[in-house]
Amino acid sequence: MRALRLTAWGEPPTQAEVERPAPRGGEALVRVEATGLCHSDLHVMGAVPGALPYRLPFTLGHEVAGRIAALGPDAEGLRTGDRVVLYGPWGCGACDRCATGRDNYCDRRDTLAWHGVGLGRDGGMAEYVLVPSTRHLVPIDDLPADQAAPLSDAGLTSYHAVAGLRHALGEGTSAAVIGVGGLGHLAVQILRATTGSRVLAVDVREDALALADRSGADFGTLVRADTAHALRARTGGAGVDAVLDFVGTTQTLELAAGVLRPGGELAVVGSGGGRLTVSKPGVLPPGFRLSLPFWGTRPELAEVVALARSGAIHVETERFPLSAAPEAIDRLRRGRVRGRAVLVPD
Ligand code: FEH
Ligand code: ZN
Ligand code: ZN
Repeated sequence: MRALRLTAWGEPPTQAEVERPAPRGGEALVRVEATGLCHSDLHVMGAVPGALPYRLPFTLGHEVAGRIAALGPDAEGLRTGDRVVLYGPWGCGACDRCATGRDNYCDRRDTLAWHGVGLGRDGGMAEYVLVPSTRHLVPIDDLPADQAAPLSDAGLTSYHAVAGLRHALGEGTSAAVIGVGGLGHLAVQILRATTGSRVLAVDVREDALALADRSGADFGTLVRADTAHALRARTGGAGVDAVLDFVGTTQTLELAAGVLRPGGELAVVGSGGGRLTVSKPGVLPPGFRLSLPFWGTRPELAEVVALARSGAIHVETERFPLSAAPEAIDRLRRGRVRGRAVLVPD
């Protein structure tokens, strides 16, 4: 079968012919229908040797949807032919976090040579992907694959970040989303569908604000010198109850701190490498709470899938054949993908 393999750090991935795996024990073989391309894939490809614990080569792709093609003799719960989305963060499988579907916070994360499917383990940029256990599979029934695949990271990560703030987002509150790309446009929809908040969107690109608007944001603004003032004005001056920062640069972290009301919540999702100084007293609002959510849990993935099946969330996608992966990667690198790029085996 064909697969897009990372064979050397810092080099573009290569299209290779590899053997189609056969499932043993509790494993499942999934015929891939669609795989999302994530910014993290760019970070993985561009990593310097030693920066990540992964062993080369491996097949990329951690947002995967498809149909079960074969099951090992001990596989439980699902049947050949079932359509599924893969829960992507694969932990040790033995700690109590993994046992309760929270592989994203596996206690043994630092001892593993992978972070999940397509992240040190063979992933979904291929015709088939081998899954170690059916516990990593969530049924999608008839949800289109290009919708389902991005739910497993872009959707799940956004959902998990919103879930951590939900207690602060009742009726009459406001939430700001900084960065309206593959994750941010889903965060806007998830906030609208699952909280009482008004949603304020911030981006540096006009077309991202148009996407925020289509996603249901109540207000959108470009990043300018007076952005904090513009956001505060939308809350009657008090400040916003929560900020979801999908960028994570020093500029966006400072913007977030500058628009939060006392007791406000900041969830930093983007890995922009920015810094915010914590000091008391200092410039952060009193009662300020910070979280660094990472990916999401398996039960949350089932909830995101249910939301998408109900029509409450729609992923904006651009489809590329798997053979055109280099073009999709190039477009993503240049910030030229609208929503999520999705690769489809051709
Ligand atoms: C995966 C592995 C490491 C860093 C970031 C990611 C994300 O794409 C998951 O949200
Ligand atoms: Zn990702
Ligand atoms: Zn674990």
